[in-house]
Amino acid sequence: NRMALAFEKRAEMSKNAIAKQLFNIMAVKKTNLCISVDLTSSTQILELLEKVGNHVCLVKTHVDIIEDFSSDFITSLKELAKKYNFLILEDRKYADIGNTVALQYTGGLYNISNWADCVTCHSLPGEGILKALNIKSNCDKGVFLLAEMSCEGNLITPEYTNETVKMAEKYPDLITGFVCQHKDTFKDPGVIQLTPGVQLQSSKDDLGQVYNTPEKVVLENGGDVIVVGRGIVSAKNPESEAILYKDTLWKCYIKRISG
Ligand code: 5BU
Repeated sequence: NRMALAFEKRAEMSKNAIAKQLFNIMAVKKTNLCISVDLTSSTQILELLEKVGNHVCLVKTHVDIIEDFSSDFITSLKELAKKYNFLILEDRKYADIGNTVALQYTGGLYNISNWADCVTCHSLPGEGILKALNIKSNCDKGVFLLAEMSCEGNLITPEYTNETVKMAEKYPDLITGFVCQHKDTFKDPGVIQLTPGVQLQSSKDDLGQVYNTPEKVVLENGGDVIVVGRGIVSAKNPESEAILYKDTLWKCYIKRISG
């Protein structure tokens, strides 16, 4: 039962290199908080990460919303990742045929495979998408596969979720984890449950996002790494808010593994 196991134990069970690293970072820094830096200016992103970098295990980006993207931004982002010991997840949500995804992953303006430790990906197109990412990822990268979404009215069915998990089982070296909302979605303790849709202040936004509390996502729903965006990014004091989320989420995790 992965719910009761400590992250350092689960690191030993991971077949994917990034999952192993992420479990170990969480254990060392005592944080399972992932910040989603959904800001459109690279300066704003870097300033925010200077403040919250110490308190997170993972930084999630949407690189295609940045208005002044440059290779200097990536250099600075990588420096911060090293300085504060966090990993980088580009939330690209690939969803095309394998050949196109291979080009999107390794080419274009963003050259994501060059700097992101891991990426998100839909299972909708079938196995070819994982085949493509696997070929291009040289053993030291990872994929979070979308098995469920947080937003209301999404079209993912329980069958789709099950088939997604089955598909991932063929690529154990590649799969860092699943983006999902429920603890029964998968069993492998070496795999990470990434759960977005968490906020302390509100229960939804105006465009379909649904928020749960840290207690619910970690203790009931099995979230390992928890994604918080606007709850921190839009706060008056993002640093103190990040500490509040970190402490709350970590307490829930400790309670979970203490049975
Ligand atoms: P928020 O500000 O905490 O609502 O941001 C949540 C982030 O997580 C945002 O970047 C979304 O793109 C991302 N997300 C999500 O909210 N729900 C999902 O099911 C998936 C990703 Br997959």
